[in-house]
Amino acid sequence: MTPFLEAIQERVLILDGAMGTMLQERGLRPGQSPEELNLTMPDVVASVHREYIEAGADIIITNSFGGSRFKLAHFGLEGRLAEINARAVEIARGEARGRAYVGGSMGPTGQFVEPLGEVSFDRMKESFREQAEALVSAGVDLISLETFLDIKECRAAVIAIREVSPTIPIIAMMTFDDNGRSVLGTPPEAAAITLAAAGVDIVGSNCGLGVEGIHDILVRMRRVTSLPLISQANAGLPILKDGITVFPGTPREMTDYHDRLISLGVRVIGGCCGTTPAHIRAMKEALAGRQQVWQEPTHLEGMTLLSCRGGWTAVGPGQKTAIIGERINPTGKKLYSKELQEGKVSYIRREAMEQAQLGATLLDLNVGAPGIDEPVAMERAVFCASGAVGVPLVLDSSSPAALEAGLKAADGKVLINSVSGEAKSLSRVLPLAKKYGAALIGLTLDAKGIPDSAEGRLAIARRIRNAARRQGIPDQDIIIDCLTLTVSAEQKRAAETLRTIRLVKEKLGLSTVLGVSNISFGLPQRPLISSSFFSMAMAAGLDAAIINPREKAMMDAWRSAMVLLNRDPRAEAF
Ligand code: HCS
Repeated sequence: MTPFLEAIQERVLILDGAMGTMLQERGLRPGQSPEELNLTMPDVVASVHREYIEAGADIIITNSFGGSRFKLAHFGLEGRLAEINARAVEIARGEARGRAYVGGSMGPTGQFVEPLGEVSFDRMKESFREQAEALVSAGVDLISLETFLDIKECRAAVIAIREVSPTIPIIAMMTFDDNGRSVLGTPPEAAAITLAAAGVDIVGSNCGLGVEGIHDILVRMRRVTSLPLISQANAGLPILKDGITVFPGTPREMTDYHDRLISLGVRVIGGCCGTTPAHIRAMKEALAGRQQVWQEPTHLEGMTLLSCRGGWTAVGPGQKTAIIGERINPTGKKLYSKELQEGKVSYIRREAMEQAQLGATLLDLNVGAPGIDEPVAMERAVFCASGAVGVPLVLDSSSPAALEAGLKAADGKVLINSVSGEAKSLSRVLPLAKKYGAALIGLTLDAKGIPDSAEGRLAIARRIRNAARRQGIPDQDIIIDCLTLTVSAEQKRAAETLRTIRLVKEKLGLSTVLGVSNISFGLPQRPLISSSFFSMAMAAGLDAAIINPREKAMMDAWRSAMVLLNRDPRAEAF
């Protein structure tokens, strides 16, 4: 068979329908583990696969949705994890026989990751890793993550699967309510950004909604991802009939959105709860004459996308200059340093909320006070800030251990601040960004210091970009810090920094960032000098600024520059 990811370039594939609701009709008892049937009633599981293949499914999904350690433990079956998952693959393979791809199903564990629940990121990841290992070594063609309600759990699953295999195709799907968010408040845009960054090949939504609802979710995902999409709707919204849950959607209704889904870039269409082989047959037939080859969308070129549980931010072409709130940093802040030393978080919570309210679109978190355990403090800061606001985070540390603690604690795609052009920094930080799906701020300095000239800084930016490419980190996930040096020492420094912004954008096509206020260090009337420089930098194309959103002069400069540069066409900030 053509490798799965090649096949979806050529044509839209049909994935099968429900497993759980089919098994309920064929002997699964209430309270019984559906996965146990792989051991006790393999013929019944096989019959479901067979009927879906006969109906035209190109992909069948194994009966292993609840095959994680946590889920199996409910039924005392955790000791048989490897066997149950391997049997699930074997049964599906026995029916597929080269006629269909076999996707290994992995569903939620029923547990929450810290701080919402009690399971650590590492333990959650481990649970997915052992299930993925069982499925991959039994020979699945792809893995399908289904029905996730918690983005943090789904992200842990993707990172775990990528540890098992860097290449196995991964489909990841979250479930949304009809209010357009997951139960835990994640919008589809944030889900798509987070999962794409963690390394999935196809992203989408299953369960929870009918075809119209899933279509609307996918329209929102498409705004922020150029990945192929998947739609796996329920057969309508469930109704209770004589005390029994019924899915009323007819096979024909499942095909209503085919045209719109295909033009959106949906490359896999399947069915979730309530769908049957009759639904899949109708969906397959409706594909005839509608096939298109895959064309990768280009609307996001050059854009850095960042996310958290409750929101997302785009940095780059055509966007407003992103405001990175700088106040969660102990340098010169006694109260915050003391709280860090005492393990308290009220300063972080207050500053996160206030900066977000004042217009910060990203929040810098620096916990580097003397005498503290930085990884522990970083984890605590990430938990606190992500619970307080729906603004993506910037992890600001030179300690790889603190960065890794923050990356594990995060519930979205964060920005790492920072990596430099020094070999040691590149070799320590880039692998972390790759593994946990983060973007990076690249500082234009190296072991020899900060080059005076814009050309010197451009050369370092290029070195960082090339090293990132070798790790598989895309260009749009690097934002170059062109470095603001105080003009009190030498006035020509301001012009050189502005020239660096233009050069980096023109020669490398990368986005740029500055810690703006440094420019006026040691001078009188700092707000005046800093805000004037900020306006000049925005005119030069600055994409993101690390500033104090409480400084009115800076936020005023930003508001007016966004109008003057046509980045706020409706003058919403006035
Ligand atoms: N593939 C699973 C998903 C349940 S939400 C099933 O049982 O059909």
